[in-house]
Amino acid sequence: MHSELPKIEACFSPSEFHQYEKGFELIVVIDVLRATSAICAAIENGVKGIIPVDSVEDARAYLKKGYLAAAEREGQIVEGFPMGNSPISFLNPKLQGETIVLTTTNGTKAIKIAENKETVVIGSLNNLQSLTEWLIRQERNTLILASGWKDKFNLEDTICAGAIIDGVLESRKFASKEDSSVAAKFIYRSAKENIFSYLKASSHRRRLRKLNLNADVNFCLTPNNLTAIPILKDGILVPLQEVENTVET
Ligand code: 3SL
Repeated sequence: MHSELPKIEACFSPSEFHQYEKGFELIVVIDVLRATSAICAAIENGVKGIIPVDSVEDARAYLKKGYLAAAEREGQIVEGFPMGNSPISFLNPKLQGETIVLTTTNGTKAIKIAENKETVVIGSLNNLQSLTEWLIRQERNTLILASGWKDKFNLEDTICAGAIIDGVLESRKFASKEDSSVAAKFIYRSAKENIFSYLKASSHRRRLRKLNLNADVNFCLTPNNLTAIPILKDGILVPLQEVENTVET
């Protein structure tokens, strides 16, 4: 009976995407620390759009053409760029109405891998509730793509994937069959009372702590402090309402 329900599954790394993607046209890309949290913050703040690009060279080319461009590698702002990947910096009111080009170590790479799918939306712990409610309404096969770290599994994206899966499955309108999804759900359940301390030992949190980015980490690990759902439209991440309003008219 479950086979008739739409599926919600987790893929732990961009390197495994090809093994999971068949049959999924709705992809949720997550990179909790920090790319997708930053993108959600930007769109909630009123940034007009984010153009994700793969390489620093591509971002630099946009910069030369006069675009506002942000670039992060190894957790740091790339030399020559005015911004990196800090979600707090994307909350600056001066960015409202701007279109920003963005490249990051893992997050934008994952978005680019998924970009040919029908629907690509951006998830984080920050927009967990609004995203989960929206996914339930779609009733479509949904694949959550974790950005991981350089193609490796990471804990924070897995917890977020598990939180989305747990919430969506509660609706009883979906089913999961992959072990990755079951593992994500159980890891989330064991972490949910204190995600912050659960992640204390995680590799990326250690990396960001060394860079003095604790305020960013606090922001990224706070569930439901945002409601925006960024969606990819013609290669640009825009607010979901922009696409839904176009469909309705
Ligand atoms: O990998 C990414 O896309 C980044 O979010 C990494 S960092 O948090 O800026 O270090």
